[in-house]
Amino acid sequence: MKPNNNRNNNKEEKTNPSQNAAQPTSSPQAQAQAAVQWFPGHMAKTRRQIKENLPLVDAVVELRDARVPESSHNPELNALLGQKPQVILLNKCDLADEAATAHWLSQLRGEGVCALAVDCRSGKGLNRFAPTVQDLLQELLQRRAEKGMKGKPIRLMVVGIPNTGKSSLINRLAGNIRAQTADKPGVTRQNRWYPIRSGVPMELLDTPGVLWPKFEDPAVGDRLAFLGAVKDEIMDVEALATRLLALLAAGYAPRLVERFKLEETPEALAALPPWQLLDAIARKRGMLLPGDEADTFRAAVILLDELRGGKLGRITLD
Ligand SMILES: Nc1nc2c(ncn2[C@@H]2O[C@H](COP(=O)(O)OP(=O)(O)OP(=O)(O)O)[C@@H](O)[C@H]2O)c(=O)[nH]1
Ligand SMILES: [Mg+2]
Repeated sequence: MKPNNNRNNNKEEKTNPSQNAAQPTSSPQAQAQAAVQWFPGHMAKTRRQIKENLPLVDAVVELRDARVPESSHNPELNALLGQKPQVILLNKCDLADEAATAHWLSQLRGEGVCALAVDCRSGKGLNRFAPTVQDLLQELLQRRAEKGMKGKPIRLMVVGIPNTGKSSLINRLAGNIRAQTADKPGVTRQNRWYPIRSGVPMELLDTPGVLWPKFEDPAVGDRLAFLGAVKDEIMDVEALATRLLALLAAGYAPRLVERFKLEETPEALAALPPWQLLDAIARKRGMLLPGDEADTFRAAVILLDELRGGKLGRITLD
């Protein structure tokens, strides 16, 4: 996330249009009011295209963010995908708490779901991908072999919410073909097929990230926004950062103290109003505006950037 001067001016709809612009964004009132929501027209279109493409594929690969394995699951997918075989990849496992990832994997597998933890940036865990898909599609592959269609590529549709690493997975598997990737949501704008020629022959369909029209639980919207699945440009970044600080002060206080060299003890952080904590972080990093005012906007941008980049250590929020 780039620091810029885009302090709440943007072209797309804001998350909370009713918010009084004159009110300090990081005030407790603003925090209580704010709610994340982002479902632009291209997501509705992708949702339709997923349905249309479903008959063309043998299975669906759902990418989730290992730091939020539950919140990053689009609840609409179940109905959309019907009985199509599915593999769930908990991606970015390099950034998630290892014990939590192990817990989530065993929970998913306990529910009969085919799931793997992977890191599509380094490729860690992906050696299990093709064998897992082959296991999942054993009967289909057997039938194809009997009909003399052994070499027919396995067709997979890669789906998931924005920024979970769908295009990175394809690049890792496809080698030299490059799907565009970046650490911001909404990078892939259209469906595109990528052939995988090495190892098990596969064809992967990259799709744009899709959210759903309403987060029933505002905490889900927050977690997705903290990790960059929602456009920062449509949000009040300071209010978002204060809600993140409330969560981190409760669960990861020593990391905050260490990272931002705070004076408070980890125990004291939980009692501190989050906007005061954001102010302290700004001051500790020398982010000051004229009149000795803390630049809490810049501090919010930095905090979110550092969380997303793993600078606060491995964190799981679900
Ligand atoms: N640390 C880490 N970063 C990853 C991993 N996988 C992907 N990324 C990064 O996450 C960001 C998003 O990756 P993309 O592949 O563009 O994600 P996407 O799901 O295709 O995103 P949209 O097309 O916007 O929906 C990029 O900066 C990737 O380098 C991973 O396993 N670990
Ligand atoms: Mg993409």
